[in-house]
Amino acid sequence: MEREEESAMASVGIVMGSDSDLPIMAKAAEVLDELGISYEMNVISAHREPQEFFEYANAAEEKGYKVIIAGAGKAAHLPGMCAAIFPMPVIGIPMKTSDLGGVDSLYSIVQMPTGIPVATVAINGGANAGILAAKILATSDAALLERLKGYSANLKQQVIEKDARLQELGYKEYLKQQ
Ligand code: RP5
Repeated sequence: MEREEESAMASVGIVMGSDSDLPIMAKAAEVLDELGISYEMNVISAHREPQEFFEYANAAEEKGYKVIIAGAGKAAHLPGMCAAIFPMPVIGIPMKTSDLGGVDSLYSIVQMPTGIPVATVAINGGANAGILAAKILATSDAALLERLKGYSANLKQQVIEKDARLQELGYKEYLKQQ
């Protein structure tokens, strides 16, 4: 494969079982955008279109993905089935659901059999899935690692500023101004 072609490829596949998952999956995409990581985003249902799902999962390595972020809700088989086929890390995002609060999705995604892990983030944990994908890619990308360190330093700075504001205003005034 040509080097130029390789660099144009997306390193992360973001996939969700339904467009109803998109608001949460967008949080993963926002993190990848912020850190300058290329990705492709698809809606593919393992249950409603199994053939298309298998085509997606079988082609993922060849397309250049290094990580897949897969989100699903309820009987959430998409992340686990991605992990069954794709040989690199799969990060699962359990969707919050209306009937069972997302515990259904969480248990479906996290309870994988030995040998086929899915790195499962919190219910609706879209941003953390993006950060985790970035950290995986940063193990072999020094420039990305520096950007991630900057991201963490920014988080720390935000907490320092919030504490300074709390000391200055006191909690009652702080709450009023939130
Ligand atoms: C799952 O079923 C999807 O991931 C979604 O979270 C859930 C409900 O899908 P819709 O009925 O909203 O399309 O496959």
